[in-house]
Amino acid sequence: MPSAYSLLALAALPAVVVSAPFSNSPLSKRASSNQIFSPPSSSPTSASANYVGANNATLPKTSVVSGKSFDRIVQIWLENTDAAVASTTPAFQKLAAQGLTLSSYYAVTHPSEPNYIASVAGDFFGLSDDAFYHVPENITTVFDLLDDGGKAAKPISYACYQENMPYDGYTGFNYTSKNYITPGAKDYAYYQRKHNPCAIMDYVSGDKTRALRNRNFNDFAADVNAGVLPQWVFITPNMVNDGHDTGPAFFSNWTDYFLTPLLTNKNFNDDKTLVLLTFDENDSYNDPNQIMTIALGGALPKNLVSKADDTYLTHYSAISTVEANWELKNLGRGDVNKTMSNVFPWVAQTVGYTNVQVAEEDRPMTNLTGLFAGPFSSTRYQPFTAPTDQNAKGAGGQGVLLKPSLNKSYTLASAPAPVNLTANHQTNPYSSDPGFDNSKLSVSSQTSTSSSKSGAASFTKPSALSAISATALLAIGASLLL
Ligand SMILES: *[C@@H]1O[C@H](CO)[C@@H](O)[C@H](O)[C@H]1NC(C)=O
Ligand SMILES: *[C@@H]1O[C@H](CO)[C@@H](O)[C@H](O)[C@H]1NC(C)=O
Ligand SMILES: *[C@@H]1O[C@H](CO)[C@@H](O)[C@H](O)[C@H]1NC(C)=O
Ligand SMILES: *[C@@H]1O[C@H](CO)[C@@H](O)[C@H](O)[C@H]1NC(C)=O
Ligand SMILES: *[C@@H]1O[C@H](CO)[C@@H](O)[C@H](O)[C@H]1NC(C)=O
Ligand SMILES: *[C@@H]1O[C@H](CO)[C@@H](O)[C@H](O)[C@H]1NC(C)=O
Ligand SMILES: *[C@@H]1O[C@H](CO)[C@@H](O)[C@H](O)[C@H]1NC(C)=O
Ligand SMILES: *[C@@H]1O[C@H](CO)[C@@H](O)[C@H](O)[C@H]1NC(C)=O
Ligand SMILES: CC(=O)N[C@H]1CO[C@H](CO)[C@@H](O)[C@@H]1O
Repeated sequence: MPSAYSLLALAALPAVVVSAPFSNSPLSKRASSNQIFSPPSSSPTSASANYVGANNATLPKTSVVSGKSFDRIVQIWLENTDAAVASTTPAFQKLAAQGLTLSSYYAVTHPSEPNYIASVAGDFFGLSDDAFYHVPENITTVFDLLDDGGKAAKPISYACYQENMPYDGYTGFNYTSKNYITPGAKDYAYYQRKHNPCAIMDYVSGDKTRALRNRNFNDFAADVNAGVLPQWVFITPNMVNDGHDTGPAFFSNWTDYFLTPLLTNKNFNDDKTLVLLTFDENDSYNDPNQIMTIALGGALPKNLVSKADDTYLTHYSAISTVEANWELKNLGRGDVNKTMSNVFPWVAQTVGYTNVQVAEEDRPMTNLTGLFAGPFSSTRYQPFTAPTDQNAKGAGGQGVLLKPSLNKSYTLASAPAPVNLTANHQTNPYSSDPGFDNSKLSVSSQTSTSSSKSGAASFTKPSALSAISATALLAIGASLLL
């Protein structure tokens, strides 16, 4: 490993180093297609037919709940790239100079989907593939914590923004739309559910008002322009822009196009905004699952700009940091696992939370996959269970959020031993579509009744669509009070 890693002995306070934390390696290590980046829109805040469904209404303006370190956190997830490779791209080199490189940030397993699930649920539930799954409503996620509002009992707004998703609340496995990179080529599956943490959670997808928080990039443009971007934001670029089907040179170009201008847009980034640019997982399964991560935005203390910090962090840290910032309750899962959930170091300092030092040799092997029992494992299936330690105090200084719909006594201790469903020719009960139909959500929020199917061809300019009805706005507002 690069020499910067050996500096991590230093202690509880952020161990800030100035040197480049990743060794250089070739830009295009991974196999990539020959696609060349082409902007999907004229700017990140302009609507585009390429994004498919037009915006029908912006989110309601809600009062901002002050956090101890930031008032908004925006996570942008790119795909499958080793930290050493990402750090050599032009966009990351430029952005590293404007932010803090979190040089010991790790994914929690392989492949993609379990990492996206873990980032909001604090667990990947034994998942080791990218198939269709859903998490039942009684299993809490960060969305429950934000709605609950923790100590202050003030709900915090949130949304997922998914490029090329056809309509708000979409629950389909993927979506194919017009190929805008190679005009004339056949349609392209730009959107994939496996990269959408909002869609996978029944708590969001199974509720008509919360489903509107699962939004597309035309909504993103409209919400930014209207100054109503929520306080917790998750952004998933499409399958070419996030590097999944392409590679580092491509996502570097997208990052330049998308994030660079947004960082100077006050409706996106103000002095209380934290932007986390990261990856779902490393590309090399046989190495530690380290991912390049840069913290940016006005909420980052100025003295950390262009530095690196090697505190051991994982996707669970993005949950514990949110809990610490707003004094939220916790999930009682990976978000309270002391080893796995260090709070972003400057946030920990601000709130007075003590992180643990995890030496490189003590870091869990988060490159392992297919070995864990859980509700999403078909070879070691165990049902969803209530958290084991229901008295855990999390980084927000609060207890575990337990919902009335959860059977609190159904813990791992009372669950049956893992079963091999595959050997029994049974399918995983959580891999079937729960059947939520949100296709009329956006339609019902309009006064016009166009029956045209969504798709690039039927795209209409947002201004030509009628505004959301007052009742729909009230419904969205009411969901924040649950
Ligand atoms: C990235 O942008 C550069 C500069 O415009 C261009 O030369 C290069 O071909 C682009 N690469 C990809 C993969 O889009
Ligand atoms: C807006 O409503 C139309 C139906 O009138 C739908 O086709 C489109 O997908 C909706 N847009 C979004 C982003 O949900
Ligand atoms: C899209 O989803 C369908 C199932 O709904 C599946 O058969 C198909 O293989 C998927 N395609 C891609 C490219 O993911
Ligand atoms: C996981 O990474 C470790 C190095 O930390 C390596 O020794 C091990 O072989 C890897 N495991 C797999 C399954 O690739
Ligand atoms: C924390 O996570 C690590 C890695 O998965 C695991 O080995 C350890 O048992 C967990 N600790 C607790 C208290 O669950
Ligand atoms: C969660 O809810 C489902 C019904 O939706 C129920 O079957 C299951 O037992 C519940 N699990 C727990 C741990 O409460
Ligand atoms: C809750 O879980 C316990 C322990 O497994 C079980 O005995 C009980 O029947 C469950 N209650 C309900 C309402 O499902
Ligand atoms: C489960 O069963 C399948 C099919 O019989 C088998 O290939 C696999 O090794 C088994 N896995 C475990 C963990 O028992
Ligand atoms: C530490 C890290 O980045 N993990 C591995 C990811 O893949 C690269 C390959 O470029 C390895 O060097 C890293 O060890």
